[in-house]
Amino acid sequence: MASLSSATVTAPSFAAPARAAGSSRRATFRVRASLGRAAGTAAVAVAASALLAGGAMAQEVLLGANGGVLVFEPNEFAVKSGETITFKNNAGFPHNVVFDEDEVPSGVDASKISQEEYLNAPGETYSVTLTVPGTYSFYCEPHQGAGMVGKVTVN
Ligand SMILES: [Cu+2]
Repeated sequence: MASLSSATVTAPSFAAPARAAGSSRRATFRVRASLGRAAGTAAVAVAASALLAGGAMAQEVLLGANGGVLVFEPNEFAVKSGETITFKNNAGFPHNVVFDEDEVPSGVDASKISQEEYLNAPGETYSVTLTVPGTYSFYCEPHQGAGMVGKVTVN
């Protein structure tokens, strides 16, 4: 029926693109290919910034992707013990960074490494240094339900 065309379904901004395209194999392939290129570009950018920083160890994590998707970027990464992790407000703020008390290595006080106060300003940062090896899960309180969750492994 022609009247159906006026019913517009707007995908929530936090929907994963690959899942949204899952109705067609061809569309899924295109999405994967473009994601692959984006990941390659990001890897090159990270390598370049590490060189510019003179080899200093640091991991930057964007709060909100450039397109406005409510995610940590990257949302899964590894650092060395003592390496600084800097979370930077990028899009869709306010955000915060809360480590899950049930998903940090034993002996680690999650409240001491969390930034529960909201980051409100563009470019505002929160830096933390983790020294106990293991896996840590964290999330953004306002956007946890939208999928703004992350995991860091400290080696
Ligand atoms: Cu958030």
